[in-house]
Amino acid sequence: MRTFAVGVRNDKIKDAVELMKIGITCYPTYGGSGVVATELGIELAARGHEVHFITYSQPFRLTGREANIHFHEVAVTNYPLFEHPPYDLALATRMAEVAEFYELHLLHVHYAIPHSVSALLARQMLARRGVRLPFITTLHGTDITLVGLDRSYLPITKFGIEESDGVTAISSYLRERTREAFDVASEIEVIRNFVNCDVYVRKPELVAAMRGRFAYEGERLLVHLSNFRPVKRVQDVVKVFAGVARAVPARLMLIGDGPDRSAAEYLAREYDVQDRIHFIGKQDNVNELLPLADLMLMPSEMESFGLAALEAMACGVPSIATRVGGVPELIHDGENGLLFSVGDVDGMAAAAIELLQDEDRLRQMSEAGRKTAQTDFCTSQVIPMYEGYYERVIRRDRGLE
Ligand code: GMT
Repeated sequence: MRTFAVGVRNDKIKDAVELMKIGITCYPTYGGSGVVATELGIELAARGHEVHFITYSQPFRLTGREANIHFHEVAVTNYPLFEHPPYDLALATRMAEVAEFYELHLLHVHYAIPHSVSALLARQMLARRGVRLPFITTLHGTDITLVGLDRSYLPITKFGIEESDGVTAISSYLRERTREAFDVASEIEVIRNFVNCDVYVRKPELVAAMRGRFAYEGERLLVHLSNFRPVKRVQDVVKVFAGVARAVPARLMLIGDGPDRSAAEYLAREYDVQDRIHFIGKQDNVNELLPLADLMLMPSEMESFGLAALEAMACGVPSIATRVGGVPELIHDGENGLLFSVGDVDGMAAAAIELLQDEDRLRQMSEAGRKTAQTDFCTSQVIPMYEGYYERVIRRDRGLE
């Protein structure tokens, strides 16, 4: 490695890993890939690495006060000629500038489109100046399953993946899907989504203080967290909840916002449950809100992983979800949650009613979910995988492996 980062080192963390300077690019607004990228940067910085976010706005889970974290805004100049300002080029330029100025060891981009192609351009620009900048692309889901398969994006997405110095996928499902759909032969490392189990945890005193804002004594509280895109099937959330509310005194907390919010509001009125639903929009403190609930609903059309369900599980909230994509790698049907076919709203409602009326089973599932999060998906297990992978990619780039 060229240099080691100078910075605050968290003494609780093992010393074996060499400190690195890492650039991270992601979509900084609401969305799972941005959440994972930001949480990863926070965890890496806490372990002493120097982290540089290169994004069009400050990632929403950053306070801006974290030690070892720097934020570099990508400003896109507009001009009347441009119907679509060339963000990808502005990003590539900023990546190259930051990498050279701060002597980054590595760039890690989240979501293939367009970030891997911008990173590729940055790497090429720097190569001309004798500067090395290997980059890793992490595939998150819709960059492969929806957007990437659009004919107009497919060839360039495939190119960006194949040109990356390292590629990770957030589930085995997504790795296989990428290989099949894009005919990619190169190595793809599976590093699953993670959760900080010290931050995402049910604290009884906080629940006692806050739950009354959303549900009365004797009522059950259900929750859904997403970006309200069609793939999340938020209308199914409302339908399942309406079925539950007919049988059990219950309320629903909807966290997030997006294109399907008004359709969900309309449906809530149609089913006459609008007074039982809290549309609370985008929230920064989901770690405080999730533990207030008894049950999470995630009836998505597709989830390459299902980070929202993992965050809920860490808080002791089991999920009723769909058996799609990478979800079965996290939720084991009947043990730490329940799985259904996409669109089976009657099945999901019946199961939710049964579970909410069976205190013992609900508690068992809640405990099993927390255990899964702690055993398999905690930052303490997953962040070292990223560190190890970074080191391998850097060594390989320098011909040391
Ligand atoms: O869910 C979305 O559409 C957002 C998307 C993203 O990339 O921002 O989420 C994907 O990445 C998350 C974090 O890795 C995963 O937990 C989600 O399962 C995945 N979403 C889909 O595959 C639909």
